[in-house]
Amino acid sequence: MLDKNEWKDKKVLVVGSGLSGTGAVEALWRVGARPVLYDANEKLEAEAVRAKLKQGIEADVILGSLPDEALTDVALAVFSPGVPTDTEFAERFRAKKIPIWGEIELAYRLGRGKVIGITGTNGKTTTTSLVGEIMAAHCSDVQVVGNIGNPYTLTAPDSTDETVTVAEISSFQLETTEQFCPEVSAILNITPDHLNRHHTMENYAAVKEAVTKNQRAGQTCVLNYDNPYTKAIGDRCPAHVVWFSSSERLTDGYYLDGEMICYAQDGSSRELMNIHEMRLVGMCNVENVMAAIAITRAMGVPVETVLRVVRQFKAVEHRIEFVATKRGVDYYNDSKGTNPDAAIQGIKAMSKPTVLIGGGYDKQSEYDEWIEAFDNKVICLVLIGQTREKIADCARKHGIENIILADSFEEAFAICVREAQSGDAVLLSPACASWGMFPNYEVRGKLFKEFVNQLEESE
Ligand code: UMA
Repeated sequence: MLDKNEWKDKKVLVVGSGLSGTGAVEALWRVGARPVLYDANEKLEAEAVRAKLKQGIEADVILGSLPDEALTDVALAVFSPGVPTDTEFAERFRAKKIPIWGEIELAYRLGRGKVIGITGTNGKTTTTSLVGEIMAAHCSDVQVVGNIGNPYTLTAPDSTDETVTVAEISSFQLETTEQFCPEVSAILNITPDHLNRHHTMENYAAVKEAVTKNQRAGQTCVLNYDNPYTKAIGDRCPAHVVWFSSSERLTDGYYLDGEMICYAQDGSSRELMNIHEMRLVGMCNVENVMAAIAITRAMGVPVETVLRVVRQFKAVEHRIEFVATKRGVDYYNDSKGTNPDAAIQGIKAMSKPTVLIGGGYDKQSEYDEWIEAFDNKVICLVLIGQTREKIADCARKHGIENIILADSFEEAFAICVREAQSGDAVLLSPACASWGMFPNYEVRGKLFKEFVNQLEESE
């Protein structure tokens, strides 16, 4: 940990006044630094921004454009994850040799104890939550932080040598890491996402790789054997690599053999658990579970403890979350399926004929691969939002005939109830962000669950 005196009265410019930025201000204030909170959104009001900070915390607030004088004497900039680093704005800091850190680097420098860093395009939140629960069954001080919605900076200053921090880390957050070095890292998978920010898959994969770049031989990196990007990272990873695979029998690592999760090492292998013992559904979750087992075993948790928690663990809200069975129809909320790749995991997880709600905000995604993944399971496609026509055209091209456009979410849900027969499933997994109809995917998922829970059990 950096000595408190090193921070004393240092002027630190925090960019972004959301969750991450206000967390950074609080942490900096606590170690004696002089945080200044800046947000590019000129529509915000300084008083409202200040009100987000805990009582007693003082920080100058600057809104709108950032005057050059504001950079005078700045020792460090802390960028929120939503602030890109390849812009002229960021260049102003680099020109003045002001280091740019993000939430993860700042918290890592302020914190103590052991850190687990989990990244990947999909499955991060489920894996992070599961790892958090397994670690909590083994040690007394466990903090689950990061992209999951709990800024790492809020817990780091109180951490001790006994603390285990389980951090979900997005590519945005990895862009601004420098010395961050987790005891165990994991890259679950790398598939196209956030390309408007990272521009190319190569950049995106390189940013994800940063989670392991400072690791040493005695530390562990858990990687997906089946994904070409993570497979390639294994060849140059400085840490001890532990692989997991849902498609190949590994001679070293965690793998799926039929319905059995197995572990192979030193020429022998053993069965760990049947996937039907899990409460999570879908192959993506089998992979998340294998990764979580690999991570927590590398942290020294006894295998019995690990498997006990895995068997009890329920889906994270909005991620292929089973809601209820009503009139013989299973309802699943996968509102977090906000891009085609995440939604592919949603439909792949379904084993019954499915009425699917898709569509929403237009992020200029392509829907072909998602629709190809329907695999004859989608008996009716109910479409909403800005993208509904675009998806309908694409679905027709792929031979899907039963497509219904709805004007509201409520109408879409009513159509699902009408179309689904006993023995079917209804899945909300839209492949699109919720914006335009909802403030975020959580509100969309909660409304879906409300509708489901209001249905009568039987006719
Ligand atoms: N802002 C600027 N300048 C910019 C961009 C944004 O000043 O160039 C300001 C905005 O006006 C706004 C603030 O920054 O006031 C928002 O900051 P932010 O977008 O970084 O959001 P936070 O509320 O700080 O939340 C961030 C993460 N958000 C993003 O990465 C977009 C949260 O992840 C994370 O939970 C939180 O920090 C704590 O770590 C959310 C997310 O959507 C869940 N993540 C993406 C994902 O999962 O796909 C990566």
